[in-house]
Amino acid sequence: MNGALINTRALSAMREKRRILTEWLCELHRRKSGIQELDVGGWVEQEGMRVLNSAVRGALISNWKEGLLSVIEKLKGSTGQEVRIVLLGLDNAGKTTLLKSLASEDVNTITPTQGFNVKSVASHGMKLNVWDIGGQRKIRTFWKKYLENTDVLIYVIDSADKKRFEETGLELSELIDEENLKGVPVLIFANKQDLATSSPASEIAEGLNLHTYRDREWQIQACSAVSGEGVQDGMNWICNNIVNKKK
Ligand SMILES: Nc1nc2c(ncn2[C@@H]2O[C@H](COP(=O)(O)OP(=O)(O)OP(=O)(O)O)[C@@H](O)[C@H]2O)c(=O)[nH]1
Ligand SMILES: [Mg+2]
Repeated sequence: MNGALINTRALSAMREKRRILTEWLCELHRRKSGIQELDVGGWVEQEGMRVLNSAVRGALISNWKEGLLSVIEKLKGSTGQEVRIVLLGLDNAGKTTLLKSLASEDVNTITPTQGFNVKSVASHGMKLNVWDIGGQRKIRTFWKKYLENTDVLIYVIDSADKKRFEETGLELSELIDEENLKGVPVLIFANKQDLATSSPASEIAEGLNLHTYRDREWQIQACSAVSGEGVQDGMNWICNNIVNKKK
């Protein structure tokens, strides 16, 4: 009799906690933001297990646990190879436009990034987790915090912003010297090629002294994040490079 009462109580506590947990998971889905999914995924796993351990008894645990784990696995996108890509460059270079273009989203309503954006893009059977960090001078001091475990650096340059070529070159060379980016392949997007005033990628490569980069793979790709031209070529280089590197 007592056993049945305890089981009923345990069951209703479990249902309530399951309802709350489901709401969290739905909220994560609703936001559809990579950072929420990636960062909060670990937290949900921990918190979910704590809830489960305290509320679920006996045979009930296996089904629920399996269900929860499969949702968590989906949230974390754990199938396929994951690649961490950091997208850097001066403010107004076109990083966020590029990120949105990669995710096939509207590129007409973009405002300067005050912090960062992150999106997961599927490509070549891999999951590319692309981190777009704001490029305004005051935000650049935080770039270093995002470099750990980076597989590829994408550096975006506004090819028409000649006045700031030197500044962008200095920022890039500082990044190249970063310990966390040692040997990390770099793709430079010479963006805004649709503008008549833009410099060709070859000229930018020369100005940046890319030929002196001997400790890593690098590539410069002319592109327009607005029209999408050249963007896929750059991503193909990344995917082929990563696949070759990790094989
Ligand atoms: N013509 C042209 N304009 C572009 C291109 N890419 C981006 N832009 C424009 O450049 C401006 C800045 O683009 P963003 O994507 O916000 O630049 P960002 O590098 O993310 O800038 P921050 O967030 O401040 O670091 C916007 O007005 C874009 O529409 C391009 O390929 N061609
Ligand atoms: Mg931005």
